[in-house]
Amino acid sequence: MKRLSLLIIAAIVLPSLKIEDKEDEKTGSLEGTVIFESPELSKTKPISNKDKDTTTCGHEVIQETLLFKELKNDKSDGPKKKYLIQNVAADLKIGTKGKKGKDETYVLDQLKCVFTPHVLVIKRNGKVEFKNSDEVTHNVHLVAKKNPSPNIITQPKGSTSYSPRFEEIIKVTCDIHPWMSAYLVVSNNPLYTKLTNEDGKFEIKDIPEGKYKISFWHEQLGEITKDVEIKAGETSKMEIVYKTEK
Ligand SMILES: [Cu+2]
Repeated sequence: MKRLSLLIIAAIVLPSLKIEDKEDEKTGSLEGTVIFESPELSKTKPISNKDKDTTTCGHEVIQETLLFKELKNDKSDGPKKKYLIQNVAADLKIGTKGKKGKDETYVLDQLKCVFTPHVLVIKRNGKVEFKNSDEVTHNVHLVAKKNPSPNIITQPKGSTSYSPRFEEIIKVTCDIHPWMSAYLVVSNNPLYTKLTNEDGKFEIKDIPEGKYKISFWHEQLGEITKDVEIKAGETSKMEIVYKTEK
């Protein structure tokens, strides 16, 4: 009888172990660098605001539409230089595969008359809170194609929220302060949609092995789509190069 009960326990335990093995998918990672080959770039001059509310908005605003860093130790000759580009959205087309991640509320702040951050990745059907941290009135004007495009006043220290259903990139402006702009990258799975950092680099982890499409988007440089293969236990590396026509 004792032996029989042991056998029953084994029979119950073993299948559950097998299921765990199946869930533990073989995954790899992806690292990439985004480069812009261009004749010499000069940093955009900050905008000096002549707003009537000088306390909150009357300071210089750095333009974040093209944030770059020159690539040092570049051996190639020629008139073009290589720049590392920040705020490029790398979107791995993971579909229904991969980790799901937790639901969270994303915040796009209006702080000292600047949208912060300039580019924000949010989850499709997730909630983004548009927050106004200033003492002045702003508005949030969305320019979407698939999702609604509300134009909402955000009162001083107030907030409002938005929940886009479809994947797309949405421009956000404030009609009261024309220099204010931001972008919402609405992603199916933000665990697999990453922005490049100030060194032009991004990293995506826990990717089930396989072949994928990956798209890169930058507000000024446009969109590039590439193929990438992920192998279990390995880190695939890629370099994405935007070029000027000249
Ligand atoms: Cu504003």
